[in-house]
Amino acid sequence: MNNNSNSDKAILYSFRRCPFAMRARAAIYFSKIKVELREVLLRNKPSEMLDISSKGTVPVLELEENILDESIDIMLWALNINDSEDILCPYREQKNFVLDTIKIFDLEFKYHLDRYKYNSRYVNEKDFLSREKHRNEGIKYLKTLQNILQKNNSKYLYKNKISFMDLALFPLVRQYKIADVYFFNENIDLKLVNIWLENLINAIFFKNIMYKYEVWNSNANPVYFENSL
Ligand SMILES: N[C@@H](CCC(=O)N[C@@H](CS)C(=O)NCC(=O)O)C(=O)O
Repeated sequence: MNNNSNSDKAILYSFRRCPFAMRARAAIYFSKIKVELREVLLRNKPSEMLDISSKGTVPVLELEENILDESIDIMLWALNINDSEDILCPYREQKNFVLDTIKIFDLEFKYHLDRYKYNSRYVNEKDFLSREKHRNEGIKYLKTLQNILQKNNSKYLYKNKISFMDLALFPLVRQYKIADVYFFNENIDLKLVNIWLENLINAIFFKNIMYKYEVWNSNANPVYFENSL
């Protein structure tokens, strides 16, 4: 099924484990749009991708007349074409809150997450802090999610169904959990966040967006990412 009414060309440059690419694929999954998927290696980005987006981050979506190289823009592109499950509900109803929350996670939480996961890479930074300090800084942001879940009294961050907020945020939280699963599981302040996360990563959409594609090269036949359900 291809509901891409703007153009037929839609090529997603993606990296399976990148949390930003994951959220883009999740939105495309729910939109049911068929896109060509080009799995890249971050250490060897294809020139075809760098030619259209010189900043060199994934995901990048190449359309007939436009290039989108921010994950949130790709999510919005997909869901604005087809949103039969009303994934955009919180974006429509509380746009500023939703975008501000995501921005805080993308900038501040991700800053601590990287230094928690790969602490030794940052030893030469002026304000270098230990792994534990960054881990504990990360918890402050996760507690805000815990509060949202508590107030919402649901398995999801907005109302009682999966939405834009869940899809945008869970890949970053997943990385935090993976950095020390025992710590995450044992932390009482993260209990609801843990249940929320597990519910999402056990859902069918997650298996679909985490399918392992061969790394793309320009001689390969195109492969497509689509929600076949
Ligand atoms: N603000 C960008 C961030 C994307 C991003 O930072 N992606 C990482 C991978 S998770 C990347 O491509 N980094 C470049 C590199 O590692 O060379 C977005 O939301 O799309």
